[in-house]
Amino acid sequence: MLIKKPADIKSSEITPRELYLNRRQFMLSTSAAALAFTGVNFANPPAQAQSAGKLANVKKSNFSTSEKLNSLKEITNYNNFYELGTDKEDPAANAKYLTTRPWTVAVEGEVKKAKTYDIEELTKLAPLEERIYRLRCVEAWSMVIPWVGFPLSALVKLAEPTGNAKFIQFVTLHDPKRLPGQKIPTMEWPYVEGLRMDEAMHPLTILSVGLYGEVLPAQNGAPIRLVVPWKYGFKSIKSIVKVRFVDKQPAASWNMMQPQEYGFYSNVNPEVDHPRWTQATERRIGELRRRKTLMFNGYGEQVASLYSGMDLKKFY
Ligand SMILES: Nc1nc2c(c(=O)[nH]1)N[C@H]1C(S)=C(S)[C@@H](COP(=O)(O)O)O[C@H]1N2
Ligand SMILES: [Mo]
Repeated sequence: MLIKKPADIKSSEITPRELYLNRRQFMLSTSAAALAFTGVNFANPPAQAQSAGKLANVKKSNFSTSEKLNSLKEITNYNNFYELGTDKEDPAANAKYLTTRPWTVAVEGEVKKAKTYDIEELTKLAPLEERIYRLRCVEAWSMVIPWVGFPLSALVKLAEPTGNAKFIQFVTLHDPKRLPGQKIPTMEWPYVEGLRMDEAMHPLTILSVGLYGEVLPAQNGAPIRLVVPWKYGFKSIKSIVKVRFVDKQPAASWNMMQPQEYGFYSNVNPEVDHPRWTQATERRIGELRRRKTLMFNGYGEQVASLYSGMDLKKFY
């Protein structure tokens, strides 16, 4: 892991990860916890890595954008998945550790039909669709990705939420053997995220099990991850094992870690700059010239009404 001192880097190079790790490194270097950085064992991957496979009967969706797709190579080699390493190329290199069978997802909390689903059953819950969405990272880069998945609303309806269910919290697998980045305290594990119930029910919100017509690669959040296209990428939590219906706004990892920088809502908003960089523009991976960032990542027509009457500078 490359950790530069703040004095060595130009502000134009600063990413949230580097700044966070600098701070973290500073804190850890004076404590016994510094050992955690050297004690990490990324050796001995499981003998058989997950085999990819084509997904059958995938319908095209008219929610898709017609923009030029990023390549499979770009989508699977430039990732944020801190549980598999903090550099963009780490998740691809460490994907082999994340075996995804057997896998279950527990649906629990304020629901009438709590149930633990096997991943095979979950994948067949609703017809699979290809959804070509823009993903806009809070670090000001973006990609266009052909996800395969189904609306989260299909799972919510089966769970029959009670009247107390106002939010949903999602939880990533916590298993340092399969997610070796969890041996390092870069964040508090497991990674968690949350949505308000109406955001969860919105037809654009999907659970994704694949991309480019194939089973989801580990580095993209196999076997199942959330995709919320009008929010910054970090809301789209990977490798989910728990879907918990709750009555209060739940904890969300980035919001917990640095609440002044990452709000619970995290809607893509070119008018609300991150405290340390602009959100007005972005770099599409594979392009040189920066693009203007669009309100709600271009999905305003579909989702702006969810936030009518809310001050989006306050609820960022
Ligand atoms: N569990 C988990 N989910 C995660 C992350 C992570 O580090 N851990 N990173 C998030 C961030 S910051 C982004 S931008 C997207 C990236 O998704 P992709 O690698 O499939 O493009 O995943 C999100 N989901
Ligand atoms: Mo991100």
